[in-house]
Amino acid sequence: MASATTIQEFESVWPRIVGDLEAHCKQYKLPQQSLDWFIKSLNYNTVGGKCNRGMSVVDTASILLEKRLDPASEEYFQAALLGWMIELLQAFFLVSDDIMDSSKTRRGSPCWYLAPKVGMIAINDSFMLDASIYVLLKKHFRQHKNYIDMVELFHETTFQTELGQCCDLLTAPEDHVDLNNFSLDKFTFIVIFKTAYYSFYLPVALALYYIGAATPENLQTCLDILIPMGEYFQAQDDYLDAFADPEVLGKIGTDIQDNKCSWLINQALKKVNPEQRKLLEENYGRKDSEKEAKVKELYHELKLQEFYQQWEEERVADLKAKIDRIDESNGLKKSVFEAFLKKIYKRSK
Ligand code: GPP
Ligand code: MG
Ligand code: MG
Ligand code: MG
Repeated sequence: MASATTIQEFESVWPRIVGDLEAHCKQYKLPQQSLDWFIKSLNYNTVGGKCNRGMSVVDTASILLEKRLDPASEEYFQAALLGWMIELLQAFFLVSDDIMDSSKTRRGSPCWYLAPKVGMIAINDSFMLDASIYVLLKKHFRQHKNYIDMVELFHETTFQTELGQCCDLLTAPEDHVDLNNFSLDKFTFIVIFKTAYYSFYLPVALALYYIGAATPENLQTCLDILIPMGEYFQAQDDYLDAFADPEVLGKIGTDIQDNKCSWLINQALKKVNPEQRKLLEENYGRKDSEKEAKVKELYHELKLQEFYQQWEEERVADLKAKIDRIDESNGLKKSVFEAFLKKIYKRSK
């Protein structure tokens, strides 16, 4: 199997992408102050993450083409560029999600809307990160035979993510805690839509379009495996929100105070006795760190950490069995999915 691309290789193409976007703005004679602002936002919000999603486009293309792509080649650049477009989409989501979730830090730094002089300008900055995707797609893939499929895939995936975010926010009203509103069914809808499509299906589907190997059948196989993988990933995100060290995670959890329909609260609700449920009713979803601490204490009492670890093993075994059943004659390879799973199994950030 071809070895995976590295973050250094992947990041080495980023300056060329910034250069393209800069040149695009210069043709409009964008005032220098605004150009500097846009470039600062691009760098602050797009670079510095793990880039699992973006690098998976390169890795998937490389596995399916059965060769390591030379980081200096145009072929590598194009695959990495598609990967960076997912990172731009992610940047758009994170900048706006952090405002909606009243988060404080991201990737170990203040959230963009909390950075000096930014504030609500961050809303427009998030739109520009999103719009940059289509500038780059047009510049580099206008002639590709699957150009319109790629454009439509980005549009559809964005809409799906926004639907998930809508459900996430409506299930978590700020001024009204009603634990009866939560359920594992709602959780499942939220995480598939707000996370799984863009984080898991999108990178592999894009790689298939890029190398010209996408068919309705193999795209369906991707959905069958990557959507459950994304569900597992967001359950991990919810678990880490309460249990990870914020220094390692790079962000401070907000789910308890934000009244979120998270994996942890749904599991807790299945385990509580009436007295413990009362504690949740009185302390969950309040903007109060003492109340938040009481909920976390109960999570410990309910041994949710151990329960999560067991649950993780089951989900991973299930995913591995699904991967094992893939029919490689339809243009896919098991190692595409194994590589993806390996990146997230037992992650701590
Ligand atoms: C993760 O939710 C989902 C997203 C970041 C998608 C947001 C979608 C938009 C349309 C804005 P999260 O709030 O649990 O993520 P995190 O824990 O990283 O804040
Ligand atoms: Mg958030
Ligand atoms: Mg959120
Ligand atoms: Mg989260």
